[in-house]
Amino acid sequence: MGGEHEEIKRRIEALRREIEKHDYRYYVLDAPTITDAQYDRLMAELQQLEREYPHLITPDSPTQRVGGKPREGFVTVRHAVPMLSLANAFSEEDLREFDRRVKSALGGEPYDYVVELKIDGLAVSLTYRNGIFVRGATRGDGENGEDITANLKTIRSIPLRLNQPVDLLEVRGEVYMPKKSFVELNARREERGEPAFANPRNAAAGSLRQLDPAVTAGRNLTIFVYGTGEMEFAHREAPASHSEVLKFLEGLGLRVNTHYQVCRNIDEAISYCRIWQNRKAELPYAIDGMVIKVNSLAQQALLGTTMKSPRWAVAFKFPPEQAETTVRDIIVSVGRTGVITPTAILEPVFLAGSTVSRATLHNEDIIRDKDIRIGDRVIVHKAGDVIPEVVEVLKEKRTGAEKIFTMPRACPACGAEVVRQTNEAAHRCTGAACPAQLLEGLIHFASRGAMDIAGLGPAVVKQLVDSGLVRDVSDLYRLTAEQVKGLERFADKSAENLINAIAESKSNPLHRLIFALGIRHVGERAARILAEHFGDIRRIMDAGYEELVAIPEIGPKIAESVIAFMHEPQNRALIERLVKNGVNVVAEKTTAAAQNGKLAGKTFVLTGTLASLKRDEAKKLIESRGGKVSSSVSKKTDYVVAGDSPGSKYDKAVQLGVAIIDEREFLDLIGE
Ligand code: 3BA
Repeated sequence: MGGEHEEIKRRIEALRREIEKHDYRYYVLDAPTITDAQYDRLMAELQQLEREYPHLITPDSPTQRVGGKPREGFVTVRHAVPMLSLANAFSEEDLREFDRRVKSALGGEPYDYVVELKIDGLAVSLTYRNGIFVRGATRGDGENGEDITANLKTIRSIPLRLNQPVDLLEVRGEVYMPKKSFVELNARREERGEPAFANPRNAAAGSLRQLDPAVTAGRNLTIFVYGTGEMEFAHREAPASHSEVLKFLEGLGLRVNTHYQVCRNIDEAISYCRIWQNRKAELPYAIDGMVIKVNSLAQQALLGTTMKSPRWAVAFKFPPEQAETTVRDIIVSVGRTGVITPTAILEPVFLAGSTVSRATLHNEDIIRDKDIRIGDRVIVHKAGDVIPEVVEVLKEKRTGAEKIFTMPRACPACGAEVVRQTNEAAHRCTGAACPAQLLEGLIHFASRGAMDIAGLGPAVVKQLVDSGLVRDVSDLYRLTAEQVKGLERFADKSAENLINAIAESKSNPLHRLIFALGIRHVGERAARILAEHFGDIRRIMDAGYEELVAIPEIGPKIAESVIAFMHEPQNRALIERLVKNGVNVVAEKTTAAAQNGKLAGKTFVLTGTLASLKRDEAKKLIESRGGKVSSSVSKKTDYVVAGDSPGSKYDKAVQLGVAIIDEREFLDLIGE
């Protein structure tokens, strides 16, 4: 028994070392040596073993990156060694002045500089004890920061274990978001009507300040480390210069930027700064300058610090790159979720490495606040070095011919009413048949939690839309097998299957249809509540705000959204067409007798967290249908319903060959 246990322990350790190695190759070296599938298999095996032997889980296991529950707030932590700030230099003259002070303070001793990139991110501190990552904190005011350990653990380029078990090592660096991720995050935020982040630094800060580490995990942050704080180590020799510190950190498996140079004098340092000032557009991350540091740690100590910043370092800030141009026009476009985004069409101008001919204006408020008018002369820059934006209007250059822009009342793609909801910056098109939204809307309509139409995935939806056969979701119910057979890659059989699946979806329960309509803020749960309360979609069409907000769990946001949707004539017409085409729009008044018996004699075991149902809700659903819920798995168990992070019951079910179903399959089974 003990022997077997030792073997499992060894396997777990081996898996962890293997996964760490691949994390290092992927996230630090950017040079993976295995495929994602191979990596996933290693991870799955480790997770399985840790589920079976939970007492062997350690906080530094690669499975423990995104764990823990959302917290209430952040705890303040004191930095044992203060995190100072950097003095700024804005010109070559400022840099020479800095050099003169260094030279005189060192009294004629020779000295070197290290010049590195100044990453536009957020300074953090990482503490390792015996080589294990135990605490991460923000810089805060330099004396006190916030404990963001759980959030930093989600950053895969931060090793949870160092290559060497140094007694105590505090590492400092910059967490940042790559330009590409920043652009994508902002695009997603604008699509959802959320405010865009002004730059990657704010995006990184906002992502690290999340109370729920799962949100941070989805943000694609990474880190470059460049220094140390507290340190205690018994055996090895401490680095004597900053360049040795960088090598030392790199050797421990930490991510260090390779773009730095040891320079013998200020001229060399300035030249190196100029190189990156001209080439910063090539980097996949934003930098806002360069940092020049005296290399020798002994000389750093000699130079010491002022109240706020070390005398041995200076930040050379790049001037913001700006250009002057004219706003030729302001156009709007409709995103796939119906958000209407205004864009400035500019007189083309060269800016930070490329020609810019449009700038995002984000939303109406921003146009109002900056008072941007068509014909204005404006200053543009690139947020995060990538997204062109209007910084300010040169009002003194106005001629009087400039035109004030107003958001269109009707959607430019479909003509439906454009609305702006309370507390939202975005305008949205309310048309369910809006072609800009059609594709996404159809995909959602046919998806599993919605109408669940087998065989109607994104590719088929696109074919149906491109061929002109489907202009809104109600058209699905008028499709014939003949029409579908005419499409590419459709055999007779598959065409008939699709038509049958569509026909079957007509008798879906009402809540599925409500969810399928894609009304903003109306998820599966709200759809169920609305279906239950109103019992008929036509009653929802005429529901007033007061009635809606009076329903438990229906707040002003959902109510407002339901009203806006049902107000739009296009949507009302669409619902009428669905009715005409035979789609069920009433809630089944299920009798107690019909419910009983459906699961009669069946025993269920619930494990893990279900996405939409609480445990006692699932239990009620089972029991109201005559089923039984048991707390342990045996041969008599009919189904194990497994949610996220299931426990040992899952493994037991696997062992005994008991059917394991997920929440979706469970709901299908009970006919919800
Ligand atoms: N080096 C930021 N401070 C930096 C250690 C000193 C320093 C920075 C740096 C003070 C960057 C101020 C916050 C802080 C650690 C204090 C860098 C960068 N060096 N390369 C000289 O890339 N942004 N920031 N961080 N201690």
